[in-house]
Amino acid sequence: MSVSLEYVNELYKLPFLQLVAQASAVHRAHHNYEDIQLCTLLSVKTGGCPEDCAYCPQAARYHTGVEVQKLMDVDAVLGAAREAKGNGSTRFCMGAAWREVRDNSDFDRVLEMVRGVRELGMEVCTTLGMITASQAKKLKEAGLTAYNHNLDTSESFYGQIIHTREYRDRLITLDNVQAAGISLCCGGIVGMGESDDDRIAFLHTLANLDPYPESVPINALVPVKGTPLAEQPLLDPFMFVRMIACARILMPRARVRLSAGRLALSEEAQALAFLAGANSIFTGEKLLTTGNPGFDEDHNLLKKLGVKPTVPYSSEFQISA
Ligand code: SAM
Ligand code: DTB
Ligand code: SF4
Repeated sequence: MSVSLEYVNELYKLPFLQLVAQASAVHRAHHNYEDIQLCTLLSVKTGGCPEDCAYCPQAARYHTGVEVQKLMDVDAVLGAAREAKGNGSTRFCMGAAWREVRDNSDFDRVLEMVRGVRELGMEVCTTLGMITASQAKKLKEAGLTAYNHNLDTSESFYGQIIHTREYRDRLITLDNVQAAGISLCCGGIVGMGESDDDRIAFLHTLANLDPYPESVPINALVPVKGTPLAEQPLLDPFMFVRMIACARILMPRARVRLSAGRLALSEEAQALAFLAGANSIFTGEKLLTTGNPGFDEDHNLLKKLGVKPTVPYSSEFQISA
């Protein structure tokens, strides 16, 4: 079922409390407030990326102080996954600073990592840049639960943020992921200087993916020194919550993830985001290369909110087209 641009526009422009109340009602109808999934990210291949994404500390062309590292060993990755599981994470996401996947021994090693994490009984997600249909098939065969590939923003704003690939390249990878039967994790970044119309167009594109993504990470830009967006003002938390509320209403069954940018959010703003439909966070002191609240802080917050983290696999569901 397609969602019109007019509808997204109306939703986005609702008075804040009305929007949050509506999102909360949709959230209650499809989920339980107590069900917040904890996920852990690991950068398995850091830095040195040939792309020019203006927000990214891992692009080789910016001087951000991120140390370039080769692809990690499988054992070290599985050790980190075990630790994440011990800390309550039910999903382990591995990121690589690649433009695209090549069919080489590094990819074979990533497939081994996927098999290993899956054997631990965790959901396993990777974000490796663009992938072909046959690479998606191999990831699926290795047991991959989900593939993360963000649209990041609207098609028209994309050209101001990234020049080394096009929006349609992203859409092709999304197609390859869905065709292989892997569930899609696709979201974006707010606070890069985009307009309201860009945010509306971004939500519209996302909600019209067929089927819409099972997982929708909403990131607030983490401004990193050395990147072109380093001086971007911090996003207003109300806008962060507004985007989460719109995502929840437009994609009622998706897991909406309150992703990058939590260090700059108060506990109260995070609570509002959960009320507006966010039902997952990344835990641990590091995202890929930037900071994130520590386990103790998150544990305390969830306790205050009366939330028990999700059990493994409760988020695996099929969205009908
Ligand atoms: N290289 C792969 C790609 O770009 O698809 C995967 C890794 S990339 C770091 C994954 C996502 O992290 C990006 O699509 C972007 O949404 C997010 N990201 C990167 N830097 C960020 C920042 N400074 N603030 C917020 N989100 C960021
Ligand atoms: C996503 O949308 N957010 C996560 C995950 N997908 C891979 C990554 C956020 C990265 C933030 C910048 C960093 O730590 O390097
Ligand atoms: Fe490379 Fe991904 Fe960073 Fe873009 S977002 S520079 S593709 S690691």
